[in-house]
Formats: sequence, C-alpha cells, structure tokens
Amino acid sequence: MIQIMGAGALGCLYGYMLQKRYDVTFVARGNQFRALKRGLRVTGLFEDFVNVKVVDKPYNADLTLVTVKSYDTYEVAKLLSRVECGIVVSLQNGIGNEEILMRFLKRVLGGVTTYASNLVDYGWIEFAGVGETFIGDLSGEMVDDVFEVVGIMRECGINAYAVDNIYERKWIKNVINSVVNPITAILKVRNGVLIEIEEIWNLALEVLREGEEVLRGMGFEVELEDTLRDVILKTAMNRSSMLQDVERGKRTEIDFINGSIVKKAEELGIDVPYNRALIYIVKAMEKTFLNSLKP
Ligand code: KPL
Repeated sequence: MIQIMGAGALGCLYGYMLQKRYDVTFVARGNQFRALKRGLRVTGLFEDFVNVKVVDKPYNADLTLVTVKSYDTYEVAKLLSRVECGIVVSLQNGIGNEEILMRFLKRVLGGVTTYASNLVDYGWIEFAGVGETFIGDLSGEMVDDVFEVVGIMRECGINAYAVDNIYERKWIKNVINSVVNPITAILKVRNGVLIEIEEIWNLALEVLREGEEVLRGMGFEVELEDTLRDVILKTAMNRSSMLQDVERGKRTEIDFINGSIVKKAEELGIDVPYNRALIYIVKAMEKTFLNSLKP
C-alpha cells in the first residue's frame, strides 16, 4: 500500500498517478478529508474524477510519500514513527525535511519534483505541468530503496529517475523556489509573468545570483539562469505553491526556502540582501493577513 502523507495539490497529483496501478491511501485533514471522501477531481492536462481512499491519520504502508508543508514535517515524522511506514520519500519544497524525518524514521529518501499542480478547491486539483522526479538517498549511495521507488513511479507513467546527488539537486531546486515562489506570491502572478516583465526578471536574476553564490560556497559549481528560465517556461501557467498559500491566507514555507539560503549564507559569510528582503515582505504579508481577519 502507498500512503500519501499530505493531500495538498502535489500529494493529490502523485496519489492520482500512482493509484492507476497501486493501492493508494490519502492521509488528509479537515475540509480536504471531507472532500476526498466524495472523490478527487482532476482538470488541466487530464480531466478525470476518481474515488479515492482517504483516512485522517497514517497507517502501515510499504511506501509513504511525504507532501506536507515543511513546517508540519516534525509533527508528521512523530506520527509516522508510530506506524510501519515503509520507505519514506519527501517530495517537499525547502531544505531540512529529510533530516527531520531521519530523526524519527529509518528508510528516508529525498525527492525533487518539477511536476506542477494547483489546488482549485478541496478535492479538486489542476494538473498544470508534467515535470521530472528525482529520487535519491541523501548519502548519495544508490541503495535498493531508490530503485524500488523509481520503478513504482515509472510503472505509473511518472518521469522518475534514480540519482546519486539528491542533496545538490534539492539545493538547486531550493534556489529556483527562492526566486519564483516569493516573487509570484508578493506580486500575485502566475510563474510565467517572471520572464514577461523586465523589472520582475531583473529582480529574479538578483535573487538567483545570491543563491548561486551560496551554492558555489557549498562547492556546487552552478550556472542556473537557463534552469530558472526553463522551469518558469514549463510551469508558466502555474500558481506557485507560495502564491497558493498566500491566496488561502495560510502560512508559507519562506523559512524553509529563502530562510535556509540566508542561514547557509551566514555560515559561509555571504551577504544575501535580496533574500532577506523577500523574507521580510512575505512574513509581513502573512501577518497582515492574519491581522486583517481580526475585528
Ligand atoms: O516548486 C514550485 C512551487 O510552486 O513550489 C515551482 C517549480 C516553482 C512550480 O510552481
């Protein structure tokens, strides 16, 4: 049995693809739990409606995909440690999730995905972009679990690859997210707008350069402008996960994305003022929203 721990936009997309050949259970809460009991609607690249299995707490499984928000990872890791959750793969944004999971669980793998999905409403996702999924052990060792997970995903039509450098890939994805996510969330635009408006693109490049400098400080020789452009083009119609959070008045993952860059930059003695400014603005937005709800 495959368990999807966190039935948000991405979790639902993976669960939807995997349930074609496997027994999949979604672990969800609140409105999403109630909506999924009635079924999962998929629009966008596919039009479908499927009945899904949904529960409100984790059970024993052979494979558990962790797709909760990074700030929930610690609680989720504790819950998962009370069951037999099999191989655990984090497909989350941000840095540090695998390390948290590994404190409580044994067979943890890292994952990076560029598949794009939007939560249109509870129980309803928009499949917004076919991407790639990279799976690896944080140590870089090509352990059997990596091939097993990749095999399962490929059987279900997911473009999945086993890699020996998932840590570096997670950091590269994180730098891309550090550019796309806060800027789209602040300006409330779809990803594609970042390359359509000159001033936004110039800002994006400033943020990117800081991330590249940090990556180089970590020993990763990177040049990411083409990668950034490519991700934006492939997900042009997508609303970034941070924009979706802001639109719902939810907490964002800014601490795990830009926050991890600032932390690493401090360790390396690098100044990253654009990243720090984006954190101030996004946090201010989170607080302004919460305050605006008060009478
Ligand atoms: O990972 C993403 C996100 O929104 O969190 C990207 C790749 C930017 C797609 O929107």
